[in-house]
Amino acid sequence: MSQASAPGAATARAFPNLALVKYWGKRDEDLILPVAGSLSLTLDAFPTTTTVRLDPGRDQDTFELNGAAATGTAAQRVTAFLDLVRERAGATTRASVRSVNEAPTGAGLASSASGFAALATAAAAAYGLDLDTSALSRLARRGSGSAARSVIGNVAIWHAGTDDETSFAEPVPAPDLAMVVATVDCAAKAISSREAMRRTASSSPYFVAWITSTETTLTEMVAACRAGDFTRIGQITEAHALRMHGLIASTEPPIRYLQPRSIEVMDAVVALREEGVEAYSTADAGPNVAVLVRPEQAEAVAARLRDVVGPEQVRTTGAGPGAHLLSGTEVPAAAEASTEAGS
Ligand code: 2P0
Repeated sequence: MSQASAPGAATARAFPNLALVKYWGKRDEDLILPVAGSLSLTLDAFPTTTTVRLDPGRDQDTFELNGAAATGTAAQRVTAFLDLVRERAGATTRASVRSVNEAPTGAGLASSASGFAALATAAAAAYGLDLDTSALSRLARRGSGSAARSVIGNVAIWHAGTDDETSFAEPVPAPDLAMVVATVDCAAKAISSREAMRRTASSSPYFVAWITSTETTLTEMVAACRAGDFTRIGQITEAHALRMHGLIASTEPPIRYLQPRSIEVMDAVVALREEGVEAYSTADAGPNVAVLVRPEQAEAVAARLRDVVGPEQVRTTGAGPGAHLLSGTEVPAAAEASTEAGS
């Protein structure tokens, strides 16, 4: 579709996802092709809402995040992403991008997933690209790997694929799932997951075993999801998360994302299971712990975790929708945006 038919502005919303089978490592840095497939639950909390508006009067893109002009790497990644969209649309017009992200950034809650899923959806619409869900997932992947999964609602598998065409996410049938997120530390992590993945690939003696075992784990997880086997889904989730953190700890120099309080939360989850409450922990590239539960048990688990990390630090979330356009809505300009971001 040509730029002539582009609407010129669009707003989209996307939610973060938490991986139950983790993505860790790339086989192609430029195309963001992963070494293995992964599987995640898209949440219904902490969304990113993004407006892309074509701006013919400018000679460069502008990017405002939570009411403040973004510069440096964040702005460069947005422009590099818009360049991909412009190339496909045959367009050269620059854009203004305004984004409100309601997640605590940089603490392992994958704000880049909701961020690039929302940006891909809004930018494709603003530049007039007519993409189906798989194509949108492939596009979002180019911004951040995990964003490929946030294009899809509920449970999504991201196929590793072998090239740009074959590496995308799609839905997997699954039982009702919920997550209880215990925030241990909101500070930005010291080492980005992108950098930590590189270090893992170049220095961990376990990396090849990680790749082969993750493919096996993924097959088993898809079967458990299709069978509606919550117990097996939970067991695989917890084991695979600890395996990833073990892998990350095996790098040189070593990297450790979990903190003592993270382990306390994980121990509380084991104690809950011993009492007959089925809950399973996972953690991404940060110290926060997410606990997979049946939706009807989310509140009971949240109550227990509040005793560990504090009443304000626990949030229950359910399964959320895939990235979608919002009609007639626009991310407010700076002044109001900062208020909304804090709500
Ligand atoms: C995941 N993580 O599967 C894993 C588990 C973090 C730990 O996807 O370099 O921000 O932009 O493709 O997507 C974080 O990686 O990395 C991530 P890039 P991304 O959710």
